[in-house]
Amino acid sequence: MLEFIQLLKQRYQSVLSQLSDESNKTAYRHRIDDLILAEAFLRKGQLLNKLPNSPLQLAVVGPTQAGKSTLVNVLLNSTVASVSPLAGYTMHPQGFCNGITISDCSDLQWYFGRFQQIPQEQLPKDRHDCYSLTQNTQNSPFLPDSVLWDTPDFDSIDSSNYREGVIRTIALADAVVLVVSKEKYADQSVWDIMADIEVLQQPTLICLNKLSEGSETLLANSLKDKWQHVRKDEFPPVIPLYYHKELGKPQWPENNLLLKLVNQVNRKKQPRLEQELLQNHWQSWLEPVKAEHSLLNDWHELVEQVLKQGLDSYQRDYLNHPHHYETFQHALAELLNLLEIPGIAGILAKTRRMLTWPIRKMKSIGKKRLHITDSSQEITLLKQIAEHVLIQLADKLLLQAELNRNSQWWKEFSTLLRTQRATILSDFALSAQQYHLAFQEEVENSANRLYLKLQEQPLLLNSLRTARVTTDAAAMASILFMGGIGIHDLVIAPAMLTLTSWLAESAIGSYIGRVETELKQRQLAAVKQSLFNDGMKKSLMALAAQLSSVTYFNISPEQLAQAETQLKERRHGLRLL
Ligand SMILES: Nc1nc2c(ncn2[C@@H]2O[C@H](COP(=O)(O)OP(=O)(O)O)[C@@H](O)[C@H]2O)c(=O)[nH]1
Ligand SMILES: [Mg+2]
Repeated sequence: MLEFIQLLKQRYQSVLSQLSDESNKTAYRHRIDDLILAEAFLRKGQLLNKLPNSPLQLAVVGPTQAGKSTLVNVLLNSTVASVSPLAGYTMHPQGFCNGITISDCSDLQWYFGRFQQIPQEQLPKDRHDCYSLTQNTQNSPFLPDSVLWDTPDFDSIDSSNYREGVIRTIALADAVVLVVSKEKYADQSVWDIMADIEVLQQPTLICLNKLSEGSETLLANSLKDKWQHVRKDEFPPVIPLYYHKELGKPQWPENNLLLKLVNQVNRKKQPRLEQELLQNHWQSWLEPVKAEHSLLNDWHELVEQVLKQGLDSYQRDYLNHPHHYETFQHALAELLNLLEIPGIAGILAKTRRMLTWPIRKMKSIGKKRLHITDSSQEITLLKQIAEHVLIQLADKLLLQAELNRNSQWWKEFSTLLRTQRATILSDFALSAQQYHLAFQEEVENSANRLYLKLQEQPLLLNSLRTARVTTDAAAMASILFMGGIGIHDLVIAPAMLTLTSWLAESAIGSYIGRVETELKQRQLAAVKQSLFNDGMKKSLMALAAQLSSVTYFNISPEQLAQAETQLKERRHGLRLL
C-alpha cells in the first residue's frame, strides 16, 4: 500500500506540473498534501510495528511568527531552538531529544526516507529535505522523555517549499501542540491543516501566544468556534501564554500539562486510523485515475469494434469467398502429392521431400517454401485488412477528439497510433507469415484425412489416380511446389476446378465438404487468436502504456485493483504493507 501511495503521489506531482487548469491545480495540490500525510502516516505505522516502544514524538506546529521556536525553548528550558523576528526562519523540522539520546532515535532516518539528518547548525538554507536531531542538555521540568519537534510554518510565502517537512513531522507525532498568536489564530491555513490531520486523532494542546492580559476568554471562545467549524472531535485545552518581560519569553503555566497530554496517546489505534485515512481520501485521490480508466475502456471498445469488422471482412472476403479461398485447394494439391500419380509421382516426391514438416526443416530450405506464403492471396488480404483496421481506428480517434471533452487524451492516442502504425503493421505482417506457415500443418492433416478416406474406396482411388484431370491438376501442383506458380494460380487453374467438382460429386463428396468446413473453422480460430487477439489487439492495447506519465497517471486497472484488494484486506485486519 505504501508503494502505491508513493506512486500515486509522484504521478500527481508530475501531472500537476503540466496542468493548465487553475481550479484543478488547487485540488491537486491539496491531494498531494494528503498523500504526503498518508505516506508518512503509513511509514509511522511500520516504524511502530518494528519498535512499539520507540521514543515519544511531540510536534509544535503553527503559523509563522506565532512563537513556535520560542515555545520549544520554553518547554526544553533551554535556548537550543533558533528564534527570530524574521518570518519563515525555521525551515526544517528540528527535533530535540529530551531525556533520551539521539542514538535512541536512529530509526527516524528510516522514517524520514529521502529527508536527510543533518546537524542542526549545518542545516542548509537552500535545501528543504533535511531535518536535525539535537540533544537537550538542560533538564526540563515540563517535558516527558521524548523528541520535541520545532517545525517550519505552513503559511508564509515560501512555505510550499518546506511544507512536506511539516507534514512528515505532524504524521510522526504522537501528540500535537498548536501554537497560534492573537494575530494568526484565524488564518485559513491553520484550520485547513487542523482539518486535514483530524483523522490522526492526536491528543492536542492549543497554545495561545503573545496574549495581553484580559483578552484570553474572548480569543479562546473564538478559537473554539473555529475548531468546531472544521473538526468533530472535542475542543482541546487552550493554554494562554503571556510574555514575561523579565524572562524575555512566555512562561509555561503548569508543569504536568504535557504529561497529561501524552497520557492520552494510544499507539494501538494506528492501524485503524491508517485505514480511515485511506478510506476518507480514496475516492477523491483516484478520481482522475478512474477517469483515465474509463477513457481506456472506450478505447478498448473502439479497438474491439474495428477488429471485429476486420475479422468479418476476413471471413467475407477470404474464407467464404468462392474465388479467393485457396487454403483447401492447397490441401487438395497436397492430396495429389499423396496419390502418387503415374508420371508425376517422381517430381512430386522430390519436392515433397524438401517440403516435409516440421517447420524447422522448412525453415532450413527457407525461400523455396516461403514463396507459397509470399504469393498467398490470404496474406495479401490480411495485410489489407490490417491497414484498413488502423485507418478506421484513426478516423474514430479523430471523431472522439472532436466530440469529447477529453479531447487531449484522444488526440494523444491519435499521435501515438500514427507513430506506431508502421511497427504495428510490420509486426502484423510478420505474424501473418508465421501463422500461414504454421497453418500448413493443418493443410497437410486435411490432405491426409482425405487420402485415408480415399483408401477406404479403392475403386474411387484408382479411377482418380488414372483420370486425365488428376494428372493435369497434379502437374499444376508440382509447378506450385517448385515455385513456378502461386497458390492462387492453382485455385483458378481449370484442371484444379474440374478436379474439385469431380471430388465434390464423388462418393466422398460430403466428407470432403466436412473436411473443408473444419479446416475453415480452425483457420478462423487461428487467425482470430494469433493475428487479431494476440497480435493486433495486444499492440493496440499496449499503446496506453506509452502515454506520457508526465501528463497522465498511467496507473493500470490491474495496479489499482491490487491496491484496492490491499485496502480491503486491511479492513479485515490483515495488514498488507
Ligand atoms: N511580544 C512577544 N513576542 C514574542 C513572544 N513569543 C515570541 N515572540 C517573538 O516573536 C518572534 C517570532 O518568534 P519565533 O519563536 O521565532 O516564531 P516562530 O516563527 O513561530 O518560530 C520572535 O521575535 C520572538 O522573540 C511573546 O510571547 N510575546
Ligand atoms: Mg521558528
